[in-house]
Amino acid sequence: MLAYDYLVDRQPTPIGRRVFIGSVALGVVGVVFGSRAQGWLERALAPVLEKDGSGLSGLVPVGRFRIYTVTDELPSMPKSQYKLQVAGLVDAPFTIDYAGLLSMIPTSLTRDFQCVTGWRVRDVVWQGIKLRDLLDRAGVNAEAKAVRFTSFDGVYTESLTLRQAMRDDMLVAYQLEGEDISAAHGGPVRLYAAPMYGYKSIKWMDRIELVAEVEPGYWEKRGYDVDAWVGRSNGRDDDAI
Ligand SMILES: Nc1nc2c(c(=O)[nH]1)N[C@H]1C(S)=C(S)[C@@H](COP(=O)(O)O)O[C@H]1N2
Ligand SMILES: [Mo]
Repeated sequence: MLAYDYLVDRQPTPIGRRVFIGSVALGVVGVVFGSRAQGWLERALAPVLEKDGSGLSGLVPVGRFRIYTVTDELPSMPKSQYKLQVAGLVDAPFTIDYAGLLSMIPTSLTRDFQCVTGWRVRDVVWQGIKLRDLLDRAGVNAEAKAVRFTSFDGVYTESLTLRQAMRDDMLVAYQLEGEDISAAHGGPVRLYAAPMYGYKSIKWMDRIELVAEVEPGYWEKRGYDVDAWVGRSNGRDDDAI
């Protein structure tokens, strides 16, 4: 059983040979030692990440996923320091910490996770709270028509229309496959936009801002669809495994 699907890789730009070899080497370690090697693998990631011409630097399989980051590093933040702001066109902006998120009513979703470049991870279990619950708590103003998300990586951004953001399958997620979301996967807290391609699911999320209109996110400014519905936008479902 090989959990890693190197062969279907379809990055927009060629992968550096060193990164590819590094990925295979890490993958072999993962296969040999199983999931207990995960922590070690993730700690070993940083030196393997290599920036390529497109600014897409991360391409390393961890478990069943590849790990992406558009910066030179995988940011990490202790849960004790984590804070999420909810602000913008709302009645009552607030900041919530990790414990505060955990005290809210949890939701679990099991869905395939699919990157627009063609890799897919089947039946991934996510847990978090509904994005809508945070928006309701802040009191969304009538002028607010969209939601903008930022990351503490300082670079990545995403947006949803307000209507999309209010769906039941938009999570502010803190668990992945039954464990706290690791730094590599965007922990302690990331967005999980279940019906959309992976690029919507911003990692290391630190701010949710209600705004008047959708602002295209990091990859959308570089050509991907703003509405990233799996199977209906510019993905490549047909030949994904
Ligand atoms: N901050 C941040 N969020 C991000 C990305 C990123 O590079 N930086 N990559 C996106 C893309 S293209 C995908 S497919 C998923 C990958 O999630 P993973 O790294 O946990 O596999 O994260 C999305 N969220
Ligand atoms: Mo992606």
